Amino acid sequence: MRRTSIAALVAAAFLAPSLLLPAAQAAPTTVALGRASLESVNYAGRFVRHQDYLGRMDPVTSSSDSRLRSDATFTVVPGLASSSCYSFQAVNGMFLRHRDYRVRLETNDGSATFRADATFCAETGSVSGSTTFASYNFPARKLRHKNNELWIDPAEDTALFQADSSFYLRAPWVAKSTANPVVPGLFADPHLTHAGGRYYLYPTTDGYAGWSGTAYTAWSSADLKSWTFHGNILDLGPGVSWADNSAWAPAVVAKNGRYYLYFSGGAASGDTAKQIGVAVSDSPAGPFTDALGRPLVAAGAYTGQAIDPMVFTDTDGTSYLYWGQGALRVVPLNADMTSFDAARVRAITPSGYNEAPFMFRRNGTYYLMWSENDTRSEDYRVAYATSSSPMGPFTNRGVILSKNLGLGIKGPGHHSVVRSPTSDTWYIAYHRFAVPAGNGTNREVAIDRLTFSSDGAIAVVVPTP
Ligand code: FUB
Repeated sequence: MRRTSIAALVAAAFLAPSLLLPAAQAAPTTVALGRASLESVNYAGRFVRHQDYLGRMDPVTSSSDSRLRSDATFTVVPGLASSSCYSFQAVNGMFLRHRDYRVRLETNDGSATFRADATFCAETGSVSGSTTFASYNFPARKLRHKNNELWIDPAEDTALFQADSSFYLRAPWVAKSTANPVVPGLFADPHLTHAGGRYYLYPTTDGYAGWSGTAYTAWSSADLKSWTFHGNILDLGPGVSWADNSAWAPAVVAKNGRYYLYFSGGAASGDTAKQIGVAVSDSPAGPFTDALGRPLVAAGAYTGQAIDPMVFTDTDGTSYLYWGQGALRVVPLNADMTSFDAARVRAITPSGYNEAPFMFRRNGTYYLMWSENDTRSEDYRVAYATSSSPMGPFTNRGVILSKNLGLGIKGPGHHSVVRSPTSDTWYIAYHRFAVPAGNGTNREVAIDRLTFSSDGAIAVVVPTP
């Protein structure tokens, strides 16, 4: 057994005082999501910026050139590795991450390493109103500046270190100039609905290679512009015994005084075959609890992938479950919302259908909508059909939302539709490749008006940047 003498310990204490004086535990805190610029607390006027893809601190003023002001502007988004921490997305779409402890700007590759390296957890800073950011995967290291360079360094109980690692979140040097994305960060498959006087948005958490995320979040808004983040509402890993990956495309419906979250997840134990489940909550903001302890639609029970559930409740109170990739099925749900009669399942796959079914009713017409092509393709798009019944037969009506390269918009799809509770005003929520640097696994959520011609046809949506 190795023994350490008291003399050696005393010597070590002199050589490395931090061993005997552990860094004070800073209290976790929260910061506002959205655009911000980070100012040093001990070098007033110096801001975190990137230059040549490295993080550093430099003076920025309102007369600085537009490039510098842009380089010193970030969007604070829910952490790529944990929604209770934060990531910093530059205006060019890349993220601050550490590698070899140096903070730099890189494109999210969706790997667990990148997401952890790009996630920082907020703690109260050294000065009132300031914030310190601890590395998510090296929690004893904090984001700090040193010779104007940004690093994550081991925390020290020195006034200098605490000042070097504390920042004020200031108004951004470059304000957001577009209406979309409506929420900051990488999210997809938005299910937009209305409950209890507010709009609620339930997306897939994106930014994971192979869409392998496990957690669902909820957002709410009174006006579809200003959003409140409610954090995780269901995490498959701990929350669902039969699925622990691929938390895709949720849909939430109110019924029986409760809220039902339909979701898909990859079967547990490394099997990625998808199944559909249902979770329940007393609040639209969650948390949701698995209602069955088993899938509602098991992998392999029907042809096509068991993903992309959607529930529509008709005026007579009957709720219908739609689902599937490659093939579309519908079945009336039983009154408990957690079971159905398998004998009543009907295949209603329209021509052009790939996935992401959505149903709504307006003026007695049933609108069945879906996404065509692959979500990784810039040609991902939304089409629809109509019927006089929620189970068809349906008449195809064509594509109403597709890419607009002139606006830099690629792959718009996997949408949902909601009507204003007070008027015949309709909205469509959908995802697109994140602008400017996204792709089929780095997507963001947009909302636009959905309008109808006098004969009830849906007008083509011109996507708003
Ligand atoms: O987000 C994962 C999958 O991508 C969804 O389930 C599909 O609809 C597609 O958007």
